[in-house]
Amino acid sequence: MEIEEHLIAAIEAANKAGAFLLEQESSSSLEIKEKHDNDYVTSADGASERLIIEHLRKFFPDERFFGEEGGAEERGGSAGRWIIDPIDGTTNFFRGLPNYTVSIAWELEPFKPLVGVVYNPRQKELFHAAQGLGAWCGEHRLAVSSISDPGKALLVCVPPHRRHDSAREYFATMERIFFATSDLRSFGSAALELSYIAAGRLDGYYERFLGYYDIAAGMAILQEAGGTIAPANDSLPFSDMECDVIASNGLLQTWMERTIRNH
Ligand code: 2AM
Ligand code: CA
Repeated sequence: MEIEEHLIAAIEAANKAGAFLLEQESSSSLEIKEKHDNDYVTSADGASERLIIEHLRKFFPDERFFGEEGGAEERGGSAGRWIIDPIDGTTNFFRGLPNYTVSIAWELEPFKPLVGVVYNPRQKELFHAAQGLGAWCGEHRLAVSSISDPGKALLVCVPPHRRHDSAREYFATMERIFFATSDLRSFGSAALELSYIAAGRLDGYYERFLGYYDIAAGMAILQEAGGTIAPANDSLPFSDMECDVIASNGLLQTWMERTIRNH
């Protein structure tokens, strides 16, 4: 089955990249650069992306690749497109924090990922999903939480660290969310946060100014586990370079959208 072949290749690529990143973490040759304010890239980001694309291209030579570090590459005539973040959580990666992931998604129609793989090599957790085949962490099938009361919910809010011009507005929204919910968290990897909602460990998520590569794989996993994800602003649909995201276990989606949008 086409979708299964894509899932298997994505899992292999994520495992290879994860093993490479574990080696690179302690390597003295790791170089760190600031791309923009508060936005970092290391020599391992590009190398991990090349390794992933090389693996996938062997099996799917006609498909297109969109990676955070290589940008959009329109080579290949097939409708299939891979969306790759070779390290989601680069700051965690070079600061020695465990919350970084390799994130790989595949789609036939824009912004409708059919396959998603998110691998956290430090914690040896591989989250994966394919449409119709369920969402999994290893052998364990994932399902979102059943929390519908905002007062019991554990949500992720991430202030816009690269867009300080929008931070005050974000903090005002975050304050409303904080007072209405149980508690807030932030892990530094959007892919990981979406996977954690899929696993029922968290209940919702709000972040702005993400790239599609940050969320595509997590989106496939979350949707297959019964959760929902939508643009934070009705009039700003997801695009390759800008996604404002509200995601949840589904039960909290309407409450989150109302709380975030109606001010
Ligand atoms: P990254 O590590 O791949 O850059 C943390 O809030 C989230 O924001 C992470 O998923 C992080 O992914 C993402 N992020 C950081 N800088 C970004 C950028 N320039 N464009 C899109 N997403 C970014
Ligand atoms: Ca990245």
